[in-house]
Amino acid sequence: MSICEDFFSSNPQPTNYDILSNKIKDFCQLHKHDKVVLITSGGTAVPLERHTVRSLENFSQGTRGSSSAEYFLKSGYAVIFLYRLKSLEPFTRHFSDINIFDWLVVDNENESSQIKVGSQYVSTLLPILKKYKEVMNSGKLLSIPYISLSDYLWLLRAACNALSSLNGKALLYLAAAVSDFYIPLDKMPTHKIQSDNGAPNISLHLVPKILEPLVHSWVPNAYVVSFKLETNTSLLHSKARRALEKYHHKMVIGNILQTRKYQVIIVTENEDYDIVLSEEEKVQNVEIESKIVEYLCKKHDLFLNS
Ligand code: PAZ
Repeated sequence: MSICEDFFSSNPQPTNYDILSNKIKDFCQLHKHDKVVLITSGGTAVPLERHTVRSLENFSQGTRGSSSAEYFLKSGYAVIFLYRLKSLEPFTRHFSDINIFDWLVVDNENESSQIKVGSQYVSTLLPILKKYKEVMNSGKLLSIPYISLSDYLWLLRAACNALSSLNGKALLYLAAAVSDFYIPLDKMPTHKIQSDNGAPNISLHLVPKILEPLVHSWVPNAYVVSFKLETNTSLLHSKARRALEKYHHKMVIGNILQTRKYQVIIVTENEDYDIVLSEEEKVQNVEIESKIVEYLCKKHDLFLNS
């Protein structure tokens, strides 16, 4: 059995796996004539105990994934958004730092009270609410939440299986921050780790490299784009290119934690391409994802027409 299969056989499916994987299958069936993108977003949690009190988190706010989802929808794609529960989501992300109660006013404090949005907030809320309603009515956005690394991998594989029926029209945009390390179930304590006996020795195991089966077996005809996050600038380019050479997918988008909102490098077989926001674009709040998605849509179209 491969290391990857071994991982699946020793880590149980998420509890709602059948419901979620059927939703993904139905969505792919409904959009079999559309271009469909699977976006992964947010960071995985690796539990340290079976009854989990503590876990190991990979950093990601979900900005990259959720804003990219909006730009893909704008470009006509149907979007499967596989995201870490409680990380940013398309459309609602614009209001993640407000307290909704501050925006609401009670009209007529009697039995037929109504709740309205304060007039000063309408111009901010309305355009985004309209876009959200339009997208939801069109049925072009399916959001699937995960929390743990294991749930993420199960659902990613289910999505790939469903996408493989789309005759190569699928795009995978793997922006989630996925742990490289985990504790196998049989090595994981059942109950909360106690401090009475001093600091625990926690031994982490390597997560199998799922890009290998994903690119070659799960969804071999798709356009696969992976992301690489580093904190040391001197490693970024070489690690991005090495990933591309190792897995033979279409593109690696590299970014540095501290500058990820303004700068990415795009590595493909034939070129390296930088996207950097100018000072003016930063002032105008241009989102780098608008440029990444524009570039990617062109590349995907070229691929589909080739
Ligand atoms: O979600 P976010 O906008 O805060 O961060 C995005 C990101 C840095 C997690 C993403 O661009 C990325 O690089 N994902 C891959 C991470 C990895 O190498 O595992």
